[in-house]
Amino acid sequence: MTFRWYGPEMDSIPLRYIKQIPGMNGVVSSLMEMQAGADWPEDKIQSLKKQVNDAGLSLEVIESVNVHEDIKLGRSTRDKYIQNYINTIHKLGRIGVKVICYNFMPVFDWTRTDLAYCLPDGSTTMRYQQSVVDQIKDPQQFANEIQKRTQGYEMAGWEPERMAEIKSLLRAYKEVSHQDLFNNLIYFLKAIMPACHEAEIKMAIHPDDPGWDIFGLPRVVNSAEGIRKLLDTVNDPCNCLTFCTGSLGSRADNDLPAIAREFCSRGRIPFAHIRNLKKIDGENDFFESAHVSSCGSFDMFEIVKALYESGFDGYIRPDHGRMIWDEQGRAGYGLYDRALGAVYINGLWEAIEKG
Ligand code: DNO
Repeated sequence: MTFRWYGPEMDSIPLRYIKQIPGMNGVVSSLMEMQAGADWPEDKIQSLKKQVNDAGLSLEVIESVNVHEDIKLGRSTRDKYIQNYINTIHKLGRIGVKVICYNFMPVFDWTRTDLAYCLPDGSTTMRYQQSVVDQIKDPQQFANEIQKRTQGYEMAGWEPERMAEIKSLLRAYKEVSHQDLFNNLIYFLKAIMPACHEAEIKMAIHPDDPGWDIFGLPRVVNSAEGIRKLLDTVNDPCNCLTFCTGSLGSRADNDLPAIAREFCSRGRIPFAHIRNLKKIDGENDFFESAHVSSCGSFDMFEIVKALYESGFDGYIRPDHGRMIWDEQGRAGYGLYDRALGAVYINGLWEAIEKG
């Protein structure tokens, strides 16, 4: 069981608190200050590891090493950024990292239209409404608005330098089809697989969130079919999936336990993000509920059981939580509700194991 932690400067939660969550073994972290495409400095990696280990926690999953847009766009400059990525893989391997979680979503990583939607019990949570996105004429303005509502925290995957270029990136992606994006992903994976083997690192792609195209940008990792095509085209044990229930479950046609069973039994799920969503009005409007099955739309027992029965032996983390008990913090990444989520998932696991 792991917990996402944004590092000493970007996270207000002390590692000590994380260690105090029952059944917590490690953190999932990153060098947040690194721009996409950077070659990560060894001393910074080592200092992150030392801090985490000194707190009695492991650091075996990095989320994320972000992929430069030139790689996703298939620009001629991509090889330079791929080489930096390879260098970073080697350095992470040397400190014992086993999994890198990354995504291949053009421009926007995960997207929400409301970061503090009020629930009847007084807690707040994140919500996505397609009807709001459909009315947005200027994605740049939308990104600025969302960033104003983060209480000073940077949205994960919404790096300022990428956000500053939204307009020109949107223009560049007009030429990129779904198949082009897929081909660019394959080119990237084929180039980095040898380094992954040497470093003993699995690349676990994060599914698109939500699981469909937004702002006219292509997205290719959001269904069992898309994942199958990706894992088959580069049929390598280091080419893997982050099984994220919230992202995949945003689509009503995704059968979460079936996806877990298919790819976990093939040894291709080294990392799982477990959370629940509540669909509000059709499939394109949802909010992030508490993890417990009765609070949302997913059967969490069946999901965890599918992982257990397919031999899951990777890393798992509770995913976005609500803000409860008047906590202030990074949307989705407060302490309390995620801690409840971790204990709940461990409880499901124990009951399934002993049952
Ligand atoms: C959001 C996260 C994503 C994820 C990236 C992986 O909360 O799940 O930002 O870390 O897509 O690269």
